[in-house]
Amino acid sequence: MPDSSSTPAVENRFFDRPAETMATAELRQLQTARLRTLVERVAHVPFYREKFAADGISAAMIKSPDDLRRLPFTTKADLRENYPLGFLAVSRDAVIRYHGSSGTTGKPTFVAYTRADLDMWAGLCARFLVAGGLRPNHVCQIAFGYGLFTGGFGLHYGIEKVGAAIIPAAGGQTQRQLMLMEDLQTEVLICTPSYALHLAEVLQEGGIDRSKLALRYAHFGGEPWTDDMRQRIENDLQITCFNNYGLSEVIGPGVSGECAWRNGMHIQEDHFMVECLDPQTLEPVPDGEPGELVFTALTKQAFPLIRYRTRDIACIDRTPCPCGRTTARMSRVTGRTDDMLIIRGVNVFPSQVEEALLRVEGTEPHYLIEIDRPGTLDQVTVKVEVRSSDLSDQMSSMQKLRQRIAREIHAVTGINMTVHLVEPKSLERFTGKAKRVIDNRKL
Ligand code: DLL
Repeated sequence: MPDSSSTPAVENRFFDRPAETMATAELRQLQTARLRTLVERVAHVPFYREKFAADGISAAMIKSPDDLRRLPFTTKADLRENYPLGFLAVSRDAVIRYHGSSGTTGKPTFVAYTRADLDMWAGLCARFLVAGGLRPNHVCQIAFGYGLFTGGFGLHYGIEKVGAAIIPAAGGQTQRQLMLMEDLQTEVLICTPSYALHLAEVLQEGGIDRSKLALRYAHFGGEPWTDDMRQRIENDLQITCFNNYGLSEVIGPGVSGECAWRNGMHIQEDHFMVECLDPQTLEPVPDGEPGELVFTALTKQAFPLIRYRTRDIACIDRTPCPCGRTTARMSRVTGRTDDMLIIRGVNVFPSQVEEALLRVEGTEPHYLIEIDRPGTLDQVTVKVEVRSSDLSDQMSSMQKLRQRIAREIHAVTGINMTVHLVEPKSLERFTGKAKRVIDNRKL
């Protein structure tokens, strides 16, 4: 069933009505001015300085938002090459927060925020939260990790901006989450959609009386999900769910989110310019057709990226929305152009598993990652070939090897994966691109 709704799920309200309903001409003018300043501001970041010099780019040549297309792209690989903070556009003294997300190596990609950045970020989260029913008298439970991941802190400060009450439960400890929900009468749940499914399952299994809970709304993000999943969670938990999207390199949550009509996520275009491009040709695709989303952070001070290639595939819709917001909307993310997996909300690259295996004597870098969602939580099994000389009949040494591999994988990815040791040369060999992942989840 498509994500579209002809009736509002909540009353239509705004956190920042002028910004959210700006006329297109005014928005374009604002974007032009902000883009020009951005080009000036990043001109001393070595990566952009060199690219601008090579392409003859100056702030003065930005005359309209369309001039964005003259600017260079930024990729995750560029961030890695300039690790850890090569893209910092302010002095380190001005930074008051760092976050990060996983990369293809064991090291995360860091991002940084000034005080003004954090204030702006909180305001952007407040926008989608209010659009999706959050009111100052609500009690919200955040079941996202608080840490380098942007989900916990991002939503936390957004809720504070709105003036609602926060239970910073953080991730995991499902029984405790349910206890908090019941005892503190949580009305709004904030987490990944897969964790909400798990909560619903534990709630049912534990025989907890739903009528003792005050839960009404939820804001989910951080990983892909479907409209079928929305319906299932809404039925199981008897709540109304909203989708929100973001990525740490651009800011974290707050890049876009659904309004009461839930017909796509409104992109906060006064702060982020969006392009939807064919990932091969890098030419724009027509509205309504899937392409790679590319964002430019217009107003961030500490870590503003130009034309950041997200690798996320989605469609853009610029048709008017009944809510009155004038911004473009993005569809759900339907895929990625790279091999990044999101497992229980954590970004994982197959190459990270490979890196972990290479650290363990006695294994071959021939492996297969299988992901399932038997109930509501993702489960990952890694099949690993053992080196023939290390094949041991002794159960105990095989057991030790398995544990060692699992520990290394956990150290690199932060995820517990089940390890199965398999005979040498038993996994399929590939002449072309190796297929290292079988994802059986029906997302
Ligand atoms: O996941 C930021 C976030 C936290 C957004 C909480 C919303 C709520 P990263 O860890 O950098 O940041 O991962 C970013 O997650 O490129 C998408 O592939 C995926 N993603 C995030 N939100 C959604 C969503 C945060 N609503 C990556 N639907 C992005 C589908 C999503 N995918």
